[in-house]
Amino acid sequence: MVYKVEIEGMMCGMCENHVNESIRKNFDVKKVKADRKKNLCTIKTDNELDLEKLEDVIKETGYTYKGVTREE
Ligand SMILES: [Cu+2]
Repeated sequence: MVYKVEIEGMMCGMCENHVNESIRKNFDVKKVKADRKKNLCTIKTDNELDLEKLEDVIKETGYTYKGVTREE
């Protein structure tokens, strides 16, 4: 499944890497790609993600969590 996480506050490529690394560290994901221009982070995974934890991880990484949508 694919999760699209809306995140505000990413200003540069280092911010994108910071988000990508935090998600990789905290979740078992196949692919993660943050995009500062779209204010989005796309996560591909075989497992359902704990969305409360996801929100906490984004906040603890220093960015603003705006919501998430899940696609199959
Ligand atoms: Cu940055």
